[in-house]
Amino acid sequence: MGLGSFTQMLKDRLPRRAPRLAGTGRAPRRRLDIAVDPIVTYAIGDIHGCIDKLRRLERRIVDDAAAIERSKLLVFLGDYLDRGTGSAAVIEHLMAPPPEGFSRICLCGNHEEALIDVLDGRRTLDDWLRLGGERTLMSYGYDVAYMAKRRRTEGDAAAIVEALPASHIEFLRQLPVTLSTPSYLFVHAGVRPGIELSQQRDEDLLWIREPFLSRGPGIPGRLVVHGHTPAAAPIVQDQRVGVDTGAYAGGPLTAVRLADATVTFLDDR
Ligand SMILES: [Mn+2]
Repeated sequence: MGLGSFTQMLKDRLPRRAPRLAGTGRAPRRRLDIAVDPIVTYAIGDIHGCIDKLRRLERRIVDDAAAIERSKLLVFLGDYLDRGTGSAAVIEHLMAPPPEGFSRICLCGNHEEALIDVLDGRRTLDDWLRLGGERTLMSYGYDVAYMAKRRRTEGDAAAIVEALPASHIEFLRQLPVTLSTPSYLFVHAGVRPGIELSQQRDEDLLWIREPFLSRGPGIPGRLVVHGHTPAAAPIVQDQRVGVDTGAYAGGPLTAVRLADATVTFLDDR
């Protein structure tokens, strides 16, 4: 399959906007499904504003895949912003065209969801700031002290809307929560063990740690590839691969390379 038809197939499979989930006031995020495994897929862990590491890792990936001409996929596993200093640049990078010859899918992380929750009145600004949001606002050149004054009169959402470009907010809003291929499930945090994918809740897919980390996914047939919980090195188990290696806390930014049923890793070092 050529890259053009591969990209078109991704587009054809985007469901229309679904109704809001009862009780949460939150629209369910899209779940993408592609019918054929790409020849090679690189899935990148939590970036958290580390733009230099992202650029270095992406160059490594492009070099690594140079001999493959088609059906090359980049999957970003979410948590692009907060904590590190380059969140605005990371979002800008992910909104620009992907490297030549690659398709790219960016999934949602819990930090992206938390920001949208503030905008939609489901979470307080202070809650997001505790997750590292202040660094995100600063990366957009926003004066956090001024914002503190402004939100007293206009509210939490107004303060953020003023700081972030509308195009970036829309980008964060439309991020899908999962990507399934015949062999893999890509998701930010993990799954609730033993529950089939169609019954999984977005909240678990974005936030779960235990019991997923101890018990594994318990969904036979697909390797679950995720980020969210940092470790000193990538985690490889029977049914899951974790690639969050704490880039913002001094660790490398890691990608897993999936091709021909083999699992290997690259990082930005
Ligand atoms: Mn996370």
